[in-house]
Amino acid sequence: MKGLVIKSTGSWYEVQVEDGTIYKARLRGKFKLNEAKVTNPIAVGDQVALEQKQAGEDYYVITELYDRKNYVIRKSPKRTAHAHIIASNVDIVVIIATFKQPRTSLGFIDRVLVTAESYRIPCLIVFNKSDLLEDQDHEELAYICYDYDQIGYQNMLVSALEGKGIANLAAQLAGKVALFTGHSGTGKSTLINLLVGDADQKTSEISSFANKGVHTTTFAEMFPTKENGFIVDTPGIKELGLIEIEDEELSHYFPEMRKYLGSCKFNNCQHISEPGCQILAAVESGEIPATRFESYLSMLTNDDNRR
Ligand SMILES: Nc1nc2c(ncn2[C@@H]2O[C@H](COP(=O)(O)OP(=O)(O)O)[C@@H](O)[C@H]2O)c(=O)[nH]1
Ligand SMILES: [Mg+2]
Ligand SMILES: [Zn+2]
Repeated sequence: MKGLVIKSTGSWYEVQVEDGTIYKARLRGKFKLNEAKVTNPIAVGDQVALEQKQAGEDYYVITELYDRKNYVIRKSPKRTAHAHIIASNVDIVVIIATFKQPRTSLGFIDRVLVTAESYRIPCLIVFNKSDLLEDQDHEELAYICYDYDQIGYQNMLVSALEGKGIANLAAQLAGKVALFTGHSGTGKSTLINLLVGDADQKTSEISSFANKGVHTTTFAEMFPTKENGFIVDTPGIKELGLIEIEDEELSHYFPEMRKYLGSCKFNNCQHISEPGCQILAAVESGEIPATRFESYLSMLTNDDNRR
């Protein structure tokens, strides 16, 4: 049987097979790791092969991991050699941001955008809590959204509280595996509750083993949406891990900078303050948003943002 891993506690997995049934499963003892440098061999989003172990056993066995199209790791609090996979086979990264209560910094948004670029996964910026915005906030946010539009980053304004924009968001995520990320308090859980089909039904089936004293919060969970997609929530995960990017390469992950690359006076230009830098010229003329350039500089100089 082939199935999709929708939940993991580290030792137990929930696997949804094609007819929609969810089975609890474990790994075979001698399961071979594809990636030596990860702490968890199987993550939500993985496609796996299932085999019933023995008559009378109430769990199945994951015997094989199928090739991943991608996987997203968690930003490690320390420099560790081993990465933790949050989810695999992600179709879209969704940044849940807020203009107010709390204010999401553009620096944070841009770091997620660079991270998604490094994984080659499309990104959608969702500004939640539109109900809190006053006229002046709307004006200010419109400028921010205009810049992201120009670069080619999809963005939208919603209110989970008032249900505004939710149908549009649901349509954007139809049939996709969407990884939600954003600071605590921006409304991820509230939005997920609006978008998922029947969370209660899904969780009731597995309650018998979900509470066996394991810390499930560090593991992402996947929720089926009403539109045949899945949403991965990332509770307790502050930031996605960035694939190693050298300073010289960072500008490649800013799409609006790409067309200027190679045209600077010095071919080792890092676009900081060098004479004849075409990226600096584009920032001065307003073709590259100043805030994006600030994020670029901050990622260059703040090594901590790069892990
Ligand atoms: N005003 C307003 N509050 C919201 C909205 N969405 C969520 N909240 C509130 O924001 C708080 C944090 O929401 P939650 O979903 O727990 O955020 P999470 O930490 O990202 O999962 C809760 O008190 C929600 O009721 C919204 O659209 N407007
Ligand atoms: Mg939450
Ligand atoms: Zn330059």
